[in-house]
Parts: sequence; C-alpha cells; structure tokens
Amino acid sequence: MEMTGLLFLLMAAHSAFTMPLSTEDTDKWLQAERYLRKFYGLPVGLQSRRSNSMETKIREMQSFFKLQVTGELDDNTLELMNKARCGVPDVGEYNLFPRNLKWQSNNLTFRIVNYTPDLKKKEVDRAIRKAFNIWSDVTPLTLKKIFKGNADIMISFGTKEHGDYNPFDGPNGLLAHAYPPGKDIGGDTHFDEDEHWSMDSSEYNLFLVATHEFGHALGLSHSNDPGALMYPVYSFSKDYPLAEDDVMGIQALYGPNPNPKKVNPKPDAPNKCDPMLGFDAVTELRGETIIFKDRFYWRLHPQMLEPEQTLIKSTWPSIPNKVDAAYENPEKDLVFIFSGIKMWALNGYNLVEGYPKYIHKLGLPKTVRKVDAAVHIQDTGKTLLFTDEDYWSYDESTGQMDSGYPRVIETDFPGVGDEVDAVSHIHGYLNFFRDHLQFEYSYTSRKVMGIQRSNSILNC
Ligand SMILES: [Ca+2]
Ligand SMILES: [Ca+2]
Ligand SMILES: [Ca+2]
Ligand SMILES: [Zn+2]
Ligand SMILES: [Zn+2]
Repeated sequence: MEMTGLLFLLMAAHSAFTMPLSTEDTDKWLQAERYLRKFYGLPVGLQSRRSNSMETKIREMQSFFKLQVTGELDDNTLELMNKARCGVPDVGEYNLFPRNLKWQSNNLTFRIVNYTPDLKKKEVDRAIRKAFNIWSDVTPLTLKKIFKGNADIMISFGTKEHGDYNPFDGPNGLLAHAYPPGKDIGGDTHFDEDEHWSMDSSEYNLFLVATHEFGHALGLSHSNDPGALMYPVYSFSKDYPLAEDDVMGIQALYGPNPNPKKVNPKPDAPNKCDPMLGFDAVTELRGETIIFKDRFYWRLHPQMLEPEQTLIKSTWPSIPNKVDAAYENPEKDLVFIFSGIKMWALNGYNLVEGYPKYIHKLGLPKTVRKVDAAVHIQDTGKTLLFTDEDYWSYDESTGQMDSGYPRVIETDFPGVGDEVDAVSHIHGYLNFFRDHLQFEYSYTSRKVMGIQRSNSILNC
C-alpha cells in the first residue's frame, strides 16, 4: 500500500466514528459484532459502535492474530474476519467449557453418524481415520471405531441449526466445530454440510479440518502460531499437519507415545525478537518491507510498529515454503521471488502469469542451483544476484547478465563477509544480512557504515 493509501485509510477509520454510517459500514460493524461475540466473548446486547467492550474485543482479536493493535475495524482486521475458520472460540476463558479438559481414559471410541454426499463413504472413513492417527501417533491414545451406540466422539455432518444450538452459517465462514472432552456432547465433532468437502487442495480438505477439530475433541484450544494446525483459520498444505506447538500441546495433556512413531513436526513460527534470528530474504514491496523466514514472512509498513507474520502458503499457495532471495524492481512495479532454480514475479501481492521461470533465463550458468540474495539498484538499473561467494550483475533494461561477472563478494563489498543470506536497499544503503547480523553498506563510499542485529528491522 502506498503512503497516501494508508493515510486515507487512517482518516477513513477515524471518521467512521464521527460521520453518519453508510449501509456498508453498518454491515461491517454487524459482522464484526457477530464475530467478536462468537469467538471473543463480546457480551450479547446492543453494542454501541464506540463502546469500550467492542474496542477491547477488537484489540484482543488483533493481538491474537498478531495484527497491528488499533482497536479499530481496519482492512486487515476485516479481511481476517472474512476468512474461513473453525467455529470454536479463540480465547479459552470465553469458551462455554472449562479449559484443560482431557479424557480420563487413553482408549477412546468414535462413530461416524452420517456421511457427506461430497465424497465416497470410503474416502470419508479414510480421512477420519488418518486424522485420528495424526494424534494417536504422538500420544498413548487409541481410537476405536464403533458402528452403533454412543461413542466418545460422535462425528456428524449438518447444516445451519443442527441440534446443538450452535448453528452453522451456510457456505464458507464456519467450517466445523468440536466440543472438548466430557460426557454426552463432549468430544462430538460437527462438520458444516454447506461446505464442499474434498480429499485434495480444493476447499475444504476434510482430513485437515478433521485433524484440527479432533485436536479440540481431545482437549486443545486454539493456537495463535499461524503455522500450527490449531490456528483457527483454514489453510491448505500437503505437509505433515502438526507443528511442534501442536505436539507439545497434546503431549502436555496425554504424554508421548510409548512406542514413538517417526513424525516430523514443522518448526514453530520464528520469534521476531530471537537475538540469533537470521533471514532468508528481504525485499521492499511498494514501500513495505517483506522479510522471509522459513515457511513465514513478515510484512512491515513504515507506519506499523508491529510486523505481521503470515504463512507464505496462505498468501501465495504456489510459492515454495522456503524462499531464497527476493528483490523489487520499482520501475516495473514487480517483486521477484527466488526458490531453488525457479523464480516468481509479484505485482503488488498478486502472482504474475507466465511464472515460475528458471533462474538460468537471467543468464546464470546451470551450475548455479540457487540465488542466496538479490537486490536492485535503482540508480544504475542493475540487479545484483548473490550466489555463494560470488555475485552477478543483471542489466534490467537489456535483460542480459553484464560481462566481467561473477565477481567475489568480499573483494567488492569489503566487511560484509564472504557469503550473504539476504540483501535489501534501505534509505540509500545496501543492507546485507548474514546470520543474526546486518551490515549497513554504503554503495557510494564502498564501506560498512554500521552493524546491527538482523531483527532490528523488525523493531526488536
Ligand atoms: Ca461425546
Ligand atoms: Ca459454513
Ligand atoms: Ca537467502
Ligand atoms: Zn478450532
Ligand atoms: Zn454442532
């Protein structure tokens, strides 16, 4: 977003309190009220738009999702409220049930009461079994399927009001919900039949939603780690679904599996203020800074104190989970993202058609298998590509690699080390990132002007 855009947004958000509300505004506030009531325990009753409780709950939600905490219904907040998600509240204290409930026995039963017509019966059976196995692989729990009578975990598909005074909402929005361990409805898991259920990446994958819901049925609440399976918002991934956060959560309740299976939980989201934090890639994007690390990226706007952390896959499903390098070419209004031997182009946040392309199209030799870091120098129209101990100069206007390259990084950029993780162009300096350090390098005076921790750009 450009600066003028943001200023406009801030003004618009401010004036919403003082100017007559349009229908669109009213809808927005009604929607927010419903959302905060359902997931954040906003008390039922006529809420004044300016009420403290409404603002407090907006803040609570923004802080859970690591958005900038403004207490206002800004675009990012509304966007999140529109995402498909689980129907269980995010904040445990507002749950209808006490927290930290667990089953008293490790040997549980489940029953599939009815089936979705979207899939073959066999496929539903397989998705449900696979989802339970995910949890039983990392705990001493066993789950036995029964075909009649009352199981601990009764599984059913239903629409709108479906028997528990906790209605679904038609297509999208709420996908499913589950009750924490306990008798009767405890552990029961309901799927919204107004969704289309799938076995693949199309919306919504039954196995993934079921695995998340069974986490609740076994006693877990929501996690605010965007990479955890217990994060309330739906996102598709083919990987093993649990993050370390999920495994720690379930093992805190039931302990580990006495005969451990080999599982490979995904690392938790990196902590921006970890003093040893290094980055995979850093680029500008229309005045914002985008910082890639593992499966995540931070988005930092100059007016924003709190960077937003998101899964790469939830914004760009086709970009791999690990980004090697990225740079912006402001003249073309494009951002290029490198992973392995491929590169993608973004216009704003949108992927450009015709990509991925091979990095060798830029003129890099076939022996180069990845780009470590990349930066565009506006004054010269050149893009510098760093690979191991060398760097290359790509001429954006001719689309050719300059002759005389590669050259050695250490020779031309003394003081930054022999290899780099990431580089960006900030305030006229080249900022080289290597492990947890950041070298502010003046391109004109050809020397390092300052050294800081890498995460100082994340306001740590
Ligand atoms: Ca039950
Ligand atoms: Ca729904
Ligand atoms: Ca890198
Ligand atoms: Zn949930
Ligand atoms: Zn229900």
